[in-house]
Amino acid sequence: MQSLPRLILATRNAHKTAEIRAMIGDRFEVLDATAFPDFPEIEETGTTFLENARLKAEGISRCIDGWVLSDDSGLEVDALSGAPGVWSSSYGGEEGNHAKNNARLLHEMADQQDRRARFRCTMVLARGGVEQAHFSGIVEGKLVESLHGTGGFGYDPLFIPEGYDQTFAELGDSIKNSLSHRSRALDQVVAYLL
Ligand code: ITT
Repeated sequence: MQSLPRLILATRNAHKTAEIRAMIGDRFEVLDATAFPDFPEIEETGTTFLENARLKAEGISRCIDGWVLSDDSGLEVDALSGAPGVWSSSYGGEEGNHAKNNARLLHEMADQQDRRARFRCTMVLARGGVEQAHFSGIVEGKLVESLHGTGGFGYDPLFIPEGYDQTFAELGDSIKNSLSHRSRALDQVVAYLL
């Protein structure tokens, strides 16, 4: 039997890896940075999703042969002029603390009538330290006023995608993965690679 082509994800976010793995199915063998303890920690010093995605994909692809894929993503809220945006993972003051991030978002949105928001995902494919292509996916939606649901991660309990009346955290993985920002970017990645 022929072995699957390998795709290395430039992430240590287990939720991203699980979603990407589920969406990719048996088309690629998907590994992430947690499988390679020697990979460096890449500092996200960019001010756009693309800059950060590029830093991650190019940085990790200098350490290993083959295709490396990064995902830089976040939530943009219209009433907050696009915040938390690129700083989504540390919005509550502590990197990767989803409870604090959600608490801050609820606080900032307390008196806001305009609840429109979107998730954005930018992915970069790199080899040998050089970007080969980048892709972007968006899902529009609105924010609710309290946490709903236990699925997904991050801001999922606060975000209702357009066309639905439940949050991503209530809708569950298969619906989220059929329409998320991440799935829309990943579809383009897969089309490019295949
Ligand atoms: P890596 O850099 O290692 O990939 P990270 O979690 O730091 O992992 P980002 O810098 O791209 O990744 O920040 C993404 C943040 O955006 C994440 O922590 C969540 O707060 C939010 N986010 C992104 N996609 C999301 C999703 O599908 N559902 C909920 N929140 C999401």
